Amino acid sequence: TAFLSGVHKKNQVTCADCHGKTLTVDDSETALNKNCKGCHGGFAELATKTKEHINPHKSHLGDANCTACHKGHVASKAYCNYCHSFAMKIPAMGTEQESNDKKWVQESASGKKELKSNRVESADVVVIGAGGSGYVASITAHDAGAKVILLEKMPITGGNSMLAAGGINAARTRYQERLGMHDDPAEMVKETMKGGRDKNDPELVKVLAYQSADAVDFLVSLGADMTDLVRSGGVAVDRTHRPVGGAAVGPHLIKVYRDNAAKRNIDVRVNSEVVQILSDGKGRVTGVQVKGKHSGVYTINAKAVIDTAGGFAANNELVGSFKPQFKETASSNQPGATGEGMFLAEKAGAKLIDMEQIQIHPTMGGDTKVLVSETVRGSGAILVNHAGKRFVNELTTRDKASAAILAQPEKSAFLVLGESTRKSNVQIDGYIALGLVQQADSIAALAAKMGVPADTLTATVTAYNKAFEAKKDPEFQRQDIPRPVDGPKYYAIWVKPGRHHTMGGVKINTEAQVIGKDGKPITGFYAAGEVTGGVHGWNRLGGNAITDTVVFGRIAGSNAASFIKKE
Ligand code: MEZ
Repeated sequence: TAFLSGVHKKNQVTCADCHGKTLTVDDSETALNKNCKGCHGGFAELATKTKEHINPHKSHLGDANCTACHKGHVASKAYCNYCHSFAMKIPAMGTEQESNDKKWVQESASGKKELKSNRVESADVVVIGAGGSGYVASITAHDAGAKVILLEKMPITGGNSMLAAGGINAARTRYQERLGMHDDPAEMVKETMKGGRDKNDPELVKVLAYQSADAVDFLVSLGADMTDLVRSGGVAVDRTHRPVGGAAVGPHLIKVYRDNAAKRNIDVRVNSEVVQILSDGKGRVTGVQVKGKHSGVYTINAKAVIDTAGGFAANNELVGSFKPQFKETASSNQPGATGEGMFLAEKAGAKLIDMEQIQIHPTMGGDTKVLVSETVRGSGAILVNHAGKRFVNELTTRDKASAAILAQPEKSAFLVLGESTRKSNVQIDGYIALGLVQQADSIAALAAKMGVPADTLTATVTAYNKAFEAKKDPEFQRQDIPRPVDGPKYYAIWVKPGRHHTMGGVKINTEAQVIGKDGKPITGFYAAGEVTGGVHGWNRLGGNAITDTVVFGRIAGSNAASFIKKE
């Protein structure tokens, strides 16, 4: 209680002030968080009180639980520091800056492993993992009449979707048509297959592409803004939809999902880790066992289970077991992306596929865990090596762009961009705020900051700007040059490839049913999003992950709800 008394003593805070009269705590710490906000103010109010330019109460994590960072009885710690290294000062902060993946996960779903209770609950549908697909599946199943419980092992909902910077790929949408652009889901199928080296399941890809425009309409119906368009690698049109001004898609969508789940009173529980998917021994799932941070292990009987627990690119050991060469590379993923959802499904009979297919994103910010979005290249940035030269088509697929960077002697490169590109993409201001960007008034001065030869960089930029004028890139055949590298200010970001997405996982069919080792669907068992394999083949296109979460999240939610009605 040392920290607690230190912080709350002078205001004579009592146990009941935080915990309520009954002194009970549910796994989501609902009353506790309500009481924190009651005394200290909500996130919006606290954000106005922050003087530092890094404002943790106004971040891409949105309006989360206070208890994700602030602890009452043990040392507090800043959740942000899993990825970021800025010196956060929070009350009663511990001395240790922890970035060990496992510690973050273990703490949230607690050490109450041994405590088993007789508690048994029931629901129509249990959804495992409150990232993008989990929310979409839950909202869809709820709207189709099902009683849903959505479980999240971490203290914060959002999963990797919360960190998604780019956008959602969709073909032939009203937003494309409004801008006079012609797109075709058949082209999306072709490019997704080509990007995935034709190792994708073509039936899943068809579903992805042909339902993508509906997915965007669904998001808009929930209140999302998907009006802005940008080009992603491996694609011949502007197909990536995102909020106006190029704002990051993930935080926006997760806010929309959280608000919609709250409006519907969907039962969302954080700090609640599924430890077993239950089955009747005759080929159908019957519920889950959950380990709650405070309640220990309990059972939820359910007529259907939807696994949306995400991938494993944050799990060093697991990544290393499939691809030893990637073990020590940085990961862009949230700390909970550790892959348990795949193995829980496997234990319940599911077939796992393509587990060794791990995507390396070309542009993580230098030595950080911050992803510099592909949309920065899509908006106009070029990739330059340490000799000051372009060396790859910036809009090629990620596998090729990453390989080209890793083939440089320094295994890193720079994004170089001008003022018009910065203005077109609000995320770049975020990278400036995080200290990732060098700025200068001339290309020669920028070159000096980057440590590259000024005359070479000047020649590179001049040649590229000529390509912009001519709308043709003879050197690297970049298919879209939306902006020149223009002044008055010029910018450079040092980048390195890092682990971003795991393409393998649970095998599903086009109905989002989980396929068993015998090749047949497992009754009552559905999955969607990064926990599944097959949609992206051996390389995912930028912008296709959000499409995957929405398209297959909707299918899983809708089919689970129809299934329980037939029961
Ligand atoms: O889909 C993605 O992973 C994506 C667009 C990421 C990014 O670079 O912004």
